[in-house]
Amino acid sequence: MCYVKTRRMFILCKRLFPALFLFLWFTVSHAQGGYELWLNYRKTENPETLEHYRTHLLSVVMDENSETVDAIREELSTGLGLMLDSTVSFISEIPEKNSLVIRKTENLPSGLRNTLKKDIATIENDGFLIRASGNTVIITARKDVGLLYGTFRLLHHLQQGLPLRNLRILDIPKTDIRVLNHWDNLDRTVERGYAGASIWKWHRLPGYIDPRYKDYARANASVGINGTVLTNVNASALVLTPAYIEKVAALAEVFRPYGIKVYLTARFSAPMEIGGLQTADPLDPGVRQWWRDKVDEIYKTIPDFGGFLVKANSEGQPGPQNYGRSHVDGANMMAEAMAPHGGIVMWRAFVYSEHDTTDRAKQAYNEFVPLDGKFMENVLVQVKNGAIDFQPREPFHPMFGAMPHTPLMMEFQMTQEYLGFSTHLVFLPKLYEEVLQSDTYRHGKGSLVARVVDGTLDNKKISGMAGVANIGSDINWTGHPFAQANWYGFGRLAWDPYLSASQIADEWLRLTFTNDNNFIKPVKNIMLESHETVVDYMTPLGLHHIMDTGHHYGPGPWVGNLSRPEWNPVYYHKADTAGIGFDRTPSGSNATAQYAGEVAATFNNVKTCPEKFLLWFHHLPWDYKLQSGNTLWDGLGIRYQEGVNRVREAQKTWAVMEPYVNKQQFEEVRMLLGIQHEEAQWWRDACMLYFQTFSKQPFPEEMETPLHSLEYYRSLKFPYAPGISPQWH
Ligand code: BDP
Repeated sequence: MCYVKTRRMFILCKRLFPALFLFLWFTVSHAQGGYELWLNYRKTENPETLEHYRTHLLSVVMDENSETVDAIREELSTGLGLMLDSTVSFISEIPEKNSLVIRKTENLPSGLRNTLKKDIATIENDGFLIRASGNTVIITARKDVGLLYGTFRLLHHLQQGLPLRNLRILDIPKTDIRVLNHWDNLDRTVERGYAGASIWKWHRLPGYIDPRYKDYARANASVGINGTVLTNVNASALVLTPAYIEKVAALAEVFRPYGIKVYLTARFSAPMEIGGLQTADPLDPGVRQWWRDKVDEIYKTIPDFGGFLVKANSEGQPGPQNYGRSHVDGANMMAEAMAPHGGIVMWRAFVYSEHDTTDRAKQAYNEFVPLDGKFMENVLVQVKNGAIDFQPREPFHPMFGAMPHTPLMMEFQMTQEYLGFSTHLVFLPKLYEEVLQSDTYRHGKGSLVARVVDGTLDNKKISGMAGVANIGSDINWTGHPFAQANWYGFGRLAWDPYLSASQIADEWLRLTFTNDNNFIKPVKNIMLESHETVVDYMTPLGLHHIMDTGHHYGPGPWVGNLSRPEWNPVYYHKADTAGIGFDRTPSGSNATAQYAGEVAATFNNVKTCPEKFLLWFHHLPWDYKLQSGNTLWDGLGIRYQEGVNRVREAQKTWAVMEPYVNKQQFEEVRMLLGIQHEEAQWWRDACMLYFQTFSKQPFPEEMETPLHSLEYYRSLKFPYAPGISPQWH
């Protein structure tokens, strides 16, 4: 009998074991693999802090009713539950003892409202106040979504082990539209995506709601992102058909409690492709009616739909110019359809033409600046951070200083199209910060790009920031564990464009890994140096667009055979026996004239032009003397070498970080840094060998001898490099 029982147990265990094993593996690998992002809620390490938090926060007063409030309750149960290793109780009356009170300003008891009067008066829009007062910690806001943002901020505060005493955080987002741009195609490929397939499972929608959608919304809301453009700017009109609108509505429903609106990319020729019209001319009454009907149809299904993002007359996409009309005609047609519903149009300024022989860097400005003031009020013109295209480093786009009557949205790229894909560790908030802190001199000194973006410089009614997402179906969402910091950092900067990259790195590290300073200090240093590092080993001293063709993976400075001249790296570096660089001063393309006088003067003068932009604006002889005293040729080689050296230092630093992170992430970063090192050398060798064919000089002694010949580097082909969506084949 006993034997039979034991045997049965044995058989049962044997049967269950694989399932149990799989379950455990899945849970552990998700946790270890970084799926939780910066929301992985670790138990508070310091026992005193833990006690302090437990005393104040385990009774939560929440008595409001909405989907957003439910989301807050859920987040607190998980977040506080895990960090305080206790169960949270939710109550509706403010007790005598310590408690956390979460209520909209209008619902606070009069006593509290009075105490917080001054602060409350300044809370606007989606902003919030967190205040410790007497025996309560209060989160208050005008709107539910403000309460949600406040809740996430408090959870972040706790995860960093910071004190509650005298706590006062009053934070109001500085921009209105804080939006991700997914370059995701309906077939689930992601243009310039390096973290797996698109997370939108179109085929299964609307019936199947992947749990990721909610986690995606949580992550975004936790940093204040309030919108998502689901589809690629190289758009398919199909997403505007009824079947897809239903799918989009299902996503919108998941995102709604988290304050996230959905937006779509609108293909300009949609009236012809899915509407059966003969034309897409924006001045044609039939076309205008088609867009009005289409927008009405969308709002019927998705009442809080955000609006359209449009790429028109750019890189072969259809647009108003196909009919001899302007960008204003196109944008206003859509904006008119959106206006009754409160929707917006984000019209991209990323335009350049192979028929235009002027410097590509000048074309968007030439096209758009004359249109300033002519767009409808619900149109924002979305401008990339630089005038070429998301290069490792670019001077700020001159349009930011030149359109006082049009809301200009910043477009940053999180996905690392030109920065080593998701293989290289590059902390992009450094790049974003450099751009946002640039001075346009539009109204004299202090006219920062950040002030253009938040609308304060010229009192714009609406403002926003867009980030091209680096998100995919990889377990850790972004491919490189550290690329999560770019998503986090983009959100933080969209909320507040004045934040420092250093603060963002600090927060992200603490939320994601640990508060141990033995980890934070050195790893933060790797992050803060990483942008300069990649610039040095890819495009030092203002070089740009010298990546290999099409996929943009690895160096290809020799490429000169593409049909469109401005797609060729040789167009950008202009190396010859006399020297290297693109002359954009008055003696060259005169692109500098698009900047305010002070800025133009700085860039024009080779002595005042920051060396980081030297070859962006000047064509200089190989023996030009740099500030260091080195010749340009030697200086170039030294920079390339320094980039490689800094990757080596990062490898060394990371090698002793094993005690602070989980095994899987430690290994992932270690291996990726290994590849980054190899590729940094590849960049150095390929570029320097190629440029040597012009300079005809030996390499500087600081530079290591190239590992292979130029022929070898030129022969490398990567037909399956990721990120090229079908329309480019
Ligand atoms: C370029 C990308 C291309 C995009 C384009 C854009 O190579 O895939 O479609 O930008 O922003 O950087 O429209």
